[in-house]
Amino acid sequence: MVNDLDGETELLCAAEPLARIELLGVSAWTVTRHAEARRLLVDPRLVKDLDAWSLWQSGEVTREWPLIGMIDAGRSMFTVDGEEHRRLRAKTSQALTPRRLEAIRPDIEKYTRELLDVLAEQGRDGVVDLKSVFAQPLPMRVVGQLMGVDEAQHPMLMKQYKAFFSMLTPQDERLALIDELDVFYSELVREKAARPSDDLTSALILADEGGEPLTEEEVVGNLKAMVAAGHETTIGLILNAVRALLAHPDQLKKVLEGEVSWETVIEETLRWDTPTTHLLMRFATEDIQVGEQTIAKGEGVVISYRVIGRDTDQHGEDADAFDVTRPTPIRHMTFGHGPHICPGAALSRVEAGIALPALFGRFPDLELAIPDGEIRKLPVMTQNDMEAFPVLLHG
Ligand code: STR
Repeated sequence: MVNDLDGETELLCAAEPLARIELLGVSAWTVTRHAEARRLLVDPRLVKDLDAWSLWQSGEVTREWPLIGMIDAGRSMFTVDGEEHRRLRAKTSQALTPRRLEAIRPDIEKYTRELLDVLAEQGRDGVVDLKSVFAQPLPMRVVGQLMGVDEAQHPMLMKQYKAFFSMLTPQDERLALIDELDVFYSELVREKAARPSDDLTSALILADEGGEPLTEEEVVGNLKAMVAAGHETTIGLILNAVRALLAHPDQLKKVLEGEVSWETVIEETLRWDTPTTHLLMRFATEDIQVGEQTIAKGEGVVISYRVIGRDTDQHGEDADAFDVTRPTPIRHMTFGHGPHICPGAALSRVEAGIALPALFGRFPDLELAIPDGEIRKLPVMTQNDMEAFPVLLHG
């Protein structure tokens, strides 16, 4: 699954609406169609609670499984459902509404300018890596500022997440780094509890009037979910958009001439080249009938967002093509649906909406320094991320 993303997407597209998949020796269902995913994502019989998984109950899946960190991530808004989920998520989603995000727009613009200066400097005499110099540090700074994570820690976090997601990391090392991150985040939460400041972590610690405050474990869980998600996925959004535009110069031209909006570029990128390939995992608390197929009680369900973005029923016969001029509105589901829909969706759109026009505004002749086919993907099963994105700026 790691090496041949297009082959995998094609195979899964053919099996519908559910496909049986093997995730490193562990069997699960995946949902490959937009309409069924939309239904299942609001079905209360599917839950995030790992204890509902029969393979976990029976001990067939343990902490030795390389993907366990994608599911067993501590108590947080990512792992809990129902009434408790609403309690865990409320403050985070309030902090990330489009209106509240207007307040941090100037900061994102400033980080973008600063990083473009670094890019110009490093790319003055030739090839520069757009990922490590721009697309990766920008989301890290934004989510770091939002959550109150000191800039000195950003390189450590980027290194740890790269190892966390990589399938080349031996499992004992991955478990050790998960523990290290837990210690780091717990210390951060204790510091914020002692000296609250103007960030979302501090806000998560404080009780609402009359409301139950989150426990330390819950604050830590939300904090790490925000940092992991805010950092990893937005890199993909920015780089995938740049890549798609450079591979389709006629479309880039329309965008630069103002005929097509950056918003359209962002939505088409989200549909066609999703930052998250597969989202792990939900578990059936009862048998669930889907068409002719049955998800048995206790089985695991993955949502394969990349495949869903290519669903021809939803997006038309040319769903496989990147096309910012497609006549139909782009109604993708890349941020999910239902109670767990991505709380950071608006933030990522603001980030990409600033980063992309600023990048192409400053370097309109930006060019990939290697053939597109030679871009190396990271050895990651669930995310769609590149090793590097070498460019020539010509600016
Ligand atoms: C990574 C490890 C961790 O400490 C906490 C989380 C919870 C949120 C997860 C994150 C994980 C992995 C990437 C996810 C993110 C939520 C959104 C993001 C799944 C497991 C996506 O890729 C959509």
